Amino acid sequence: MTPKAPIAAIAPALSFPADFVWGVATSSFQIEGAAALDGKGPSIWDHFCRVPGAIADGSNGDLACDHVHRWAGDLDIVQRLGVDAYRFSVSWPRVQPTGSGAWNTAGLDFYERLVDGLLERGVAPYLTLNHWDLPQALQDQGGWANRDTVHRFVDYARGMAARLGDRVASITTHNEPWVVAVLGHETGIFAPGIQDRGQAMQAAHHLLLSHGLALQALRADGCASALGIVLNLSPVQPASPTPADIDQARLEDGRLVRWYMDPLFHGRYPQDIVDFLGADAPQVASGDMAIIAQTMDFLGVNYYTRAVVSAQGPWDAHQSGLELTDMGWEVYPEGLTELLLRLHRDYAVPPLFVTENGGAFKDRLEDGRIHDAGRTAYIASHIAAVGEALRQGVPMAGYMVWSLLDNFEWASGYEKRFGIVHVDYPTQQRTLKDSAQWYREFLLQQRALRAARSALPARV
Ligand code: GCO
Repeated sequence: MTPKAPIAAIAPALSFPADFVWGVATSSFQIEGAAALDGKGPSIWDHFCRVPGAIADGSNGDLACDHVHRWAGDLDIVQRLGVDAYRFSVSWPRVQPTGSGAWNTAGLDFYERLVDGLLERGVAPYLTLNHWDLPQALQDQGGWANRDTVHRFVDYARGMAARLGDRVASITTHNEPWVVAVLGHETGIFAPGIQDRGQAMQAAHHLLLSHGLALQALRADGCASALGIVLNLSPVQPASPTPADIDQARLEDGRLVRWYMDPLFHGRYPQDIVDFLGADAPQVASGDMAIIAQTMDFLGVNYYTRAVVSAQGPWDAHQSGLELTDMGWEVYPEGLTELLLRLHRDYAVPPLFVTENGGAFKDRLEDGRIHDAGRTAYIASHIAAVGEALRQGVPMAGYMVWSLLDNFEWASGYEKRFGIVHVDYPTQQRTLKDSAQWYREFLLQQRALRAARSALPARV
């Protein structure tokens, strides 16, 4: 039996426009495997997984979901779900092993097959260029903290667009620059594992600069795909109404939201955060800010939960009494509506996509089924939250579930499962969870509504 989502959650979703894009998302390092096959070079994540203690279960991406060999079956599942779009990323070191110079034909051919396979199945390819797996050879020269990487990235972007730009609906430059900068270079819990705030902020600046330069270059090359970036954003709320907590929330909002949105849409960094960073503020060359603020065709937002901050130190999510996912994150769909309204209010945003949204839950395989009611409710309530933002005038263009498959959840290894499709790692067998069945039925319902609407005489 297919689980029923709460009616209240579905009802607002009925008003989604006919051209609204429904999708599922993955990323290269998390699913591909074939880490050293067919000429692929090592990425910073291949390297980081070898650091003792870096990954909770001591795992790596060598096999992951073995998607490089199982892509055709995986795309059949994507097609069966009935989505409009599939968001995936290209592994830079698979197509250009050292991040500059020679291209790897076998790697390029893999993505050619993937893109053509999607088109044959009637699914629009949404390509991301950087979902964190930077070639290790570039890291050895300083990685994102080195300004030269900006130019390597632009060359890579141009090479991929020349190869696939005629067939992919959209190209995202970077996925979540905050994560690369802060988790990768400040706290160091993600690759490349550096703990240096100055380098983190320099990396963030270079990511944004390379985004702007890549957009300029791709447009000059005549690339027809929609171009944009994907940010991880949350509403940041003070734990209490005390001035100290309110100040802390403003600071955190500055570092998470405004540090990226202000340069992209206003061409400047937020001055309060520049002041806060002091000597750790990035070196910015003249002309950089105008390059970063290129007009975008879309903005992708990855949303999982809100951020609650306290001047007293880390906030314990258990205090709120809200349901928590297996990541310990609060289930807070209202936060998505709040965030989307705020982006629309404070910035002249292009069409917005929720490019990732979903939850890790402890799944149990019972008689070949996974009754993941918690994940279904999570997805349904967040779709409703997007519907509410639309109703209030936010230019929402699409929604994508994270993730198609259970996969390598970075520093958590394989312990956390985000998929709507279960992966049994020893056998690599895929099983649609109840949430996938629910999403499929929901999309069928959406399609039926679209058809019914288009059959109605146009209102004048
Ligand atoms: C992210 C990443 C995903 C994660 C997901 C769950 O956007 O953080 O794109 O790769 O797996 O967010 O943590």
